[in-house]
Amino acid sequence: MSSEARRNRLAHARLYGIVDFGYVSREMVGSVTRDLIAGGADVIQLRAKGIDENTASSAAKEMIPICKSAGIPFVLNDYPVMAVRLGADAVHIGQDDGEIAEVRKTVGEEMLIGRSTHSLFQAQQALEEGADYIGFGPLFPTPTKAGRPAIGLEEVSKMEESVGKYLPAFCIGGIKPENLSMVLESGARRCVIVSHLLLADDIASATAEIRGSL
Ligand code: 3NM
Repeated sequence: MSSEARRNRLAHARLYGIVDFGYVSREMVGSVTRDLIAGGADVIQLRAKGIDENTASSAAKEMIPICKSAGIPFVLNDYPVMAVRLGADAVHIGQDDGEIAEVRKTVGEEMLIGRSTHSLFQAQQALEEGADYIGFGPLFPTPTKAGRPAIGLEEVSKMEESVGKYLPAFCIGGIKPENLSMVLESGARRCVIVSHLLLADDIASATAEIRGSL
C-alpha cells in the first residue's frame, strides 16, 4: 500500500481492532485477524507485549497478507525495525518510546507512525511532533492495561477540536457497547476496542455490531 493509500485508509477509519497476545493465542492469530476484518474493522494492529520477538514476527508475517488482501492497514505495535523488515503499513509507539523524529529515521517517510496519548497535552504534542494518528485514552479503566488511570470523557471534544481535526484520533480504553453511545456523544469519532471484541463468542458479529454504531 502506498503511503497515500495508507493515509487515506486511516482518514476514513472508524474502528481499529487489535490482535492482542493478552487475549489471543499464537494459533488463533490468523482466524482472529480474519474475523475482525469480516466484522468491519478498518485497521488492524498486532500487539505482542511480553512475547518473544520471533513469535511476534511470525504472527505479523501471518497477519500481513490477510490484511493486504483485504486492503486493511496493518500496524505493528512497538517494533519499528521489524515493522520495516516486514513491510508493515504503520508502527505504533507509546509515550516512553522516544521521539517521533527518531522513529521516523528508522522507518522512513512511507510508513505511518501512531502514538498513544493519555491527555490533551500529549495529544497536542503528538500532533506537533508529526504523528500520523493517535490513540487517546484510556477513557475507562481496562483490564487490557490494568493499573493505568482512566482519563474519562471530559477532554474528548477538546482533543477532537484541536487534534482530531488534523489527524485521525482513536479513543481507546474500556469501550464496550454499553458505553459506546456516551463515548460518541462526548465527541469521539473513531475508536479502538480490544477486550470486548476478542472475548466475544463470535468476534465477527461483535465487531459488526460495533462498526454499525460508528
Ligand atoms: N492502550 P480494551 S488503553 C492497548 O490508553 C491500550 O493508550 C491504551 O483495550 C491507552 O478495549 C488500551 O480492552 C487497552 O480496554 C484497550
